[in-house]
Amino acid sequence: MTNISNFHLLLLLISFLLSVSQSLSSSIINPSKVKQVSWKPRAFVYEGFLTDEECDHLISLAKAELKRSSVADNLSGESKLSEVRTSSGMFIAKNKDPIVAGIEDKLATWTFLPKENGEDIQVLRYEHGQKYDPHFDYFTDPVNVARGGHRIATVLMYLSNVEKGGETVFPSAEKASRHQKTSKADDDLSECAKKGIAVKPKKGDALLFFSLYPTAIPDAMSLHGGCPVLQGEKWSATKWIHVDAFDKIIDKGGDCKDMNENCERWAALGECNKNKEYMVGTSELPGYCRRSCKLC
Ligand code: PD2
Ligand code: ZN
Repeated sequence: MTNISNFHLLLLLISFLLSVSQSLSSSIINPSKVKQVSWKPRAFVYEGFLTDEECDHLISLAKAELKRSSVADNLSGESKLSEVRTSSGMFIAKNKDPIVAGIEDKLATWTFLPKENGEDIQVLRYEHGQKYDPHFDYFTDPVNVARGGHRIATVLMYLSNVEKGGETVFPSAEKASRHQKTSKADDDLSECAKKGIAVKPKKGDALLFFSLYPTAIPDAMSLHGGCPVLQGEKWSATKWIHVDAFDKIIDKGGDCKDMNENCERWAALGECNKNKEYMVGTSELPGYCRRSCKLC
């Protein structure tokens, strides 16, 4: 009897130690796993940043809620559908569950940038032929810059492997001499990817690049795009990070009220990003849910 209890105790202890070491190992950052992709712009890949379980978890949260992706208008900041970006996507709230919160912690540790400066993670699915044409992640319109200031950096996490295509390409990046010659690895790249420095999606890897110089001036070399998926399907998750807190309520004085009783619920469902025109509006024509969207 005593032997069986001891045996059970030992099993319990082992499973406890395993779970502790698993949760520790998934939140520890290992700099030796980071490779420089480019110096102009500053771009780095962390191999195996997410575990398979973390990738699959983000995909399963996203699957039921995907909507056609939109882009921000350069002048008004309003989000609109565009052929520039043909993927589907959705946003996941920062503390949705312990796995998402753990990924947020890891992102902050790796980038040295505070959690509150990040937008919610956006999960994207690209089917055959879908792509995101080259663009900058920093904004040029005042509406989007008002919340959290410019986007300083982006982390793209690859949640799946892609058989062909789907690379992230930097068409204006300065190629280091080792990139000049076509190497064997280039055989694997699509024509789109060969137009610049490219990163091939690999499940669990994460690409970090900076859209601003350390002087906070936008870096034109950070132009980047998602190449069309030629075979298979691509799942990725984007974390856009700002120079200032994105979560903070900016009190600009005056009466900061929502104008619809559903604002809080809509904001929690990601409508501040998906339906910016109504929720946020512009400086000339303010939207109906500015408080819940944390704009006042
Ligand atoms: O998913 C991508 O590869 C990708 C490429 C370029 C995502 C973004 N930009 C983005 O979300 O900004
Ligand atoms: Zn981008």
